[in-house]
Amino acid sequence: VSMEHLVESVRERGVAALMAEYMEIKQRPPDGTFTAAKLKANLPKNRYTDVLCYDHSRVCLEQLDPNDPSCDYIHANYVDGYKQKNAFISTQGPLPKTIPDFWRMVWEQQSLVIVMTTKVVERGRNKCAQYWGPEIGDQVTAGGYNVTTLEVDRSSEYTISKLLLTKTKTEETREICHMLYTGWPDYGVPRSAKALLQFLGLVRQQQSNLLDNLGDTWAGHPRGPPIVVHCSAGIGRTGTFCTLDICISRLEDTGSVDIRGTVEKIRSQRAFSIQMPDQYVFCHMALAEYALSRGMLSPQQIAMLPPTIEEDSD
Ligand code: PTR
Ligand code: PTR
Repeated sequence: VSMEHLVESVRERGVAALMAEYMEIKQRPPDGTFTAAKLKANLPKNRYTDVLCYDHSRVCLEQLDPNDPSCDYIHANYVDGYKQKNAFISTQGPLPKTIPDFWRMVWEQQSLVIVMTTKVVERGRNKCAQYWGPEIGDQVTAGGYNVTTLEVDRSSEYTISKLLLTKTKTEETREICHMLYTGWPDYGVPRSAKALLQFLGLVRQQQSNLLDNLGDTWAGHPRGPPIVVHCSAGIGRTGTFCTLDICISRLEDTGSVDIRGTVEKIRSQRAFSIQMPDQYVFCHMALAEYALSRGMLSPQQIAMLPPTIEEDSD
């Protein structure tokens, strides 16, 4: 899809069409099974009874007990990135009782970066367990893992922490970057597209810095292990984040945009991804803003943009 189409989409008439386009995508029934998610022993591991986890793309934990078919289950799916298989793991915000499973997944999948786009409590309700310590020196013990908070760096829209993840049994350690985006209400869109785009750039940078630390382990996998992305249900805000990351990579590579195709592909791996029409529209707005900031729009296209999309002032 051309830049022309993107600019058309973010105009008033276009936004109404986008909402309709999204509703059409959302109405399609899921295309896959949820057998593991529905196992009796696994039901308490799902945060929301109406948000299930596909079998075909789910992240399986190592089967520690051969007699227990439920021990490999976590509510998490692999999601491909732009020209990168399994670039992300999209998952729900851990529940108090799934914190050990969550850290085991991070360890087993060798993930280095965790992106969190919900707060622990929103509007008085628990959205995600406190699975890491918010202050420097805090420690969390979870199953066979220990998590120590080494650094915390807060800014208005996000908080970035450096965590040390230790596998207790072997005393192996890994540095994990925890990237919490605070400027994004549930069932909504971020307060600022610009801040989210900036955050997205930081996520990529952290991933690449940490990969460099690992030396040759990920040779041949230029972008490394999956980035773990979660919100509360792991579909609305998480899906929006992944859509933007994929679309920006495509835009940089080819100069073209395919938001609809990207959302359809993500939904085929992580059921129900992108929860609200507003989030679908937001993806278009944010991409237009990105294209504008990169000088990818012609003067005529810039003149057509709605006033909510502003040129970078800095
Ligand atoms: N279908 C929802 C459920 O029961 O899980 C209903 C719901 C509605 C849940 C709003 C949460 C909602 O938002 P909040 O947790 O922020 O009040
Ligand atoms: N039962 C919840 C509801 O529909 O309200 C499930 C749900 C909760 C769905 C949060 C999406 C949610 O948003 P996010 O995926 O961004 O945490």
